[in-house]
Parts: sequence; structure tokens; C-alpha cells
Amino acid sequence: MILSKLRWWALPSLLAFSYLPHAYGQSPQPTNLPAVRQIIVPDEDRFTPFAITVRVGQPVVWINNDTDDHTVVSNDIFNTAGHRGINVLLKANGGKFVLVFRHAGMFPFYCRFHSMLDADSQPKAPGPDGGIQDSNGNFGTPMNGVITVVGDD
Ligand SMILES: [Cu+2]
Repeated sequence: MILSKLRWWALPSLLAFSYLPHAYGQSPQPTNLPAVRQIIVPDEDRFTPFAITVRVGQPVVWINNDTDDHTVVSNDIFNTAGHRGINVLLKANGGKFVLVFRHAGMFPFYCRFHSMLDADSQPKAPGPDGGIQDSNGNFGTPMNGVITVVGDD
């Protein structure tokens, strides 16, 4: 019996050490840090999920898991969330891009390789070389998405 051989003066430090893993090594992340939201490009020409909602200050990361390059371009006609003029390359096989929004609004975006804006600034598929292919072989859906930012302005 180990406990029976312990000295009385050893007990306080034993109790203190039993709390250490909770206080230091194994404590969870502080809950006031917002979780990073991911928008993935899978092995096809789309952003998934298409639409997400984040809070002000919550980071968004785009990750390109496709074997082709893609882009993130802000659709500034409808962009009310800031970060106007975004036009970045997401390199193939793991390229990443992070934005943190500082005020509430909408952030519509598209990939300029696999989507184009029509006369009303709405994304449309650019033709047989881009967009999401359906079961009939048509590329009818442009590669785009939207972020809704909520919270304090
Ligand atoms: Cu693309």
C-alpha cells in the first residue's frame, strides 16, 4: 500500500500535483477565442460549404485541396463586409488564405478561373472549362460562395 507509507507532510503537495494537469497541461483553449471557420475547395471546382455565417473577429480560412489552382475574388458590387478588392491565388494542393472581418455584412466571392460576373454582377459559369459539372456534362454552376458576418459593428 503506497498511501500507508506516505508521510503526513507529503499529502499537500500530492494534492497540488493532482490539480496541475487541469491547470496547465490539459486545459482546453480559452472559450473567448473564436473558432476558425474553413471553406474548402475539394477535388472539384467548388467552395464548400457554399455559405457560412461568422461573427466579427472570427477568422475564415480558404483551403485549396484540389490539384488545380483557384482564386478568391470579392464581388464588391454586393460586398458590405469590407475587404474590398480581394483577388488572391489559392495554390493547388493546400494553398491557404485567411481573412478576419471587422464589421458585419455580406462577403460574396468567386473564383475568377471558374466563374465570371454577368452584366448584373452575378456569377455565372464561364463555359466548358470551369464551374461545377453536372451529370449531363454541363458546367452550369459557377464557383462562388458567400460569407455572412454578424456581430458588433
Ligand atoms: Cu477555381
